[in-house]
Amino acid sequence: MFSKTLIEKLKNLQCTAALTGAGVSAESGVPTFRGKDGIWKKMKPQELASIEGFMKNPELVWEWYKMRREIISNVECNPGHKALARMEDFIPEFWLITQNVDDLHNKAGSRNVLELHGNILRNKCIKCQKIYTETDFDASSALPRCSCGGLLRPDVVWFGEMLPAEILHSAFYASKKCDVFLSIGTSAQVQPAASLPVLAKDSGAYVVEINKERTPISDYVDEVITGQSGEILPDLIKAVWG
Ligand code: BJW
Ligand code: ZN
Repeated sequence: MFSKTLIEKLKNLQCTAALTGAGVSAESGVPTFRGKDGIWKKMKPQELASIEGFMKNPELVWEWYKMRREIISNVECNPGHKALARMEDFIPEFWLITQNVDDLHNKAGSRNVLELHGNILRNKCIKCQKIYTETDFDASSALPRCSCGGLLRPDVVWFGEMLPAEILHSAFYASKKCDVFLSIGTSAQVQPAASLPVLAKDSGAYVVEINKERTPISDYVDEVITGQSGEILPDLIKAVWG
């Protein structure tokens, strides 16, 4: 299932970066965004995942995020998350870059996660930017507010918003530096995350895609492994480190 090149590179080289997307959490029961059962089949991204949508109908957006937090609080990380956490122990320099906001990489024990699109468990004030954790805000309110009076919103990155600058900077650094780049469970459609595997390839990395189906980057990468990340990643660990 894995090429000799991939096994040798992971075993012997210094730096690996992995970019994960919603597919990595799908086997835990967290819905993906695109595809036939994806969230965006039933919901409109511009209404739920943009500041314009939030300002128009904050109650609706909060209702949706509370529903998603409920799903996330009832799921467990899967063998794919756990395998990625173990890779950090085997590889001298391992960067885990995720588009996921569900906190499952942290739950699985990954220590150094670059959360490109924020974290659904945090909130921030739209007026003073103060950050609130999962528990230190009034979750019973339909429209939670900051002590300054500003509306709270989930601390995630919506369409049209900049990604957190330092985290994005680190993700670009890792993608340029790594010897192996793994793109896992992402449809590779949302920018700037989708440009990271391309940057890695252009900088000389061996780029591998792990996905249930082909994506816009499949023809560009060095190796495509088709299947479920929760099965493939533990098998990869076994194949490389026994
Ligand atoms: C499995 C599996 C299993 C299933 N095993 N695989 C350049 C060109 C065109 C547009 C733009 C551009 N630059 C910027 C844009 C605009 C926009 C964008 O990219 N639009 C495109 C969609 C057209 N980007 C932005 O607005 C970004 N901001 C930005 O660039 O700021 C600068 C700027 C501002 C203004 C103008 C221009 C520049 C911000 C993007 C924020 C994305 N936010 C979301 C919501 C986060 C909050 C939340 O969750 O509530 O992030 S949208 C959603 O998509 C979420 C995800 O992180 C993201 C990526 O999705 P992902 O992870 O790839 O999931 P899916 O569902 O798409 O795919 C799942 C995959 O898994 C599939 O391939 C399955 O096959 C696979 N799979 N089970 C393995 N078991
Ligand atoms: Zn405030």
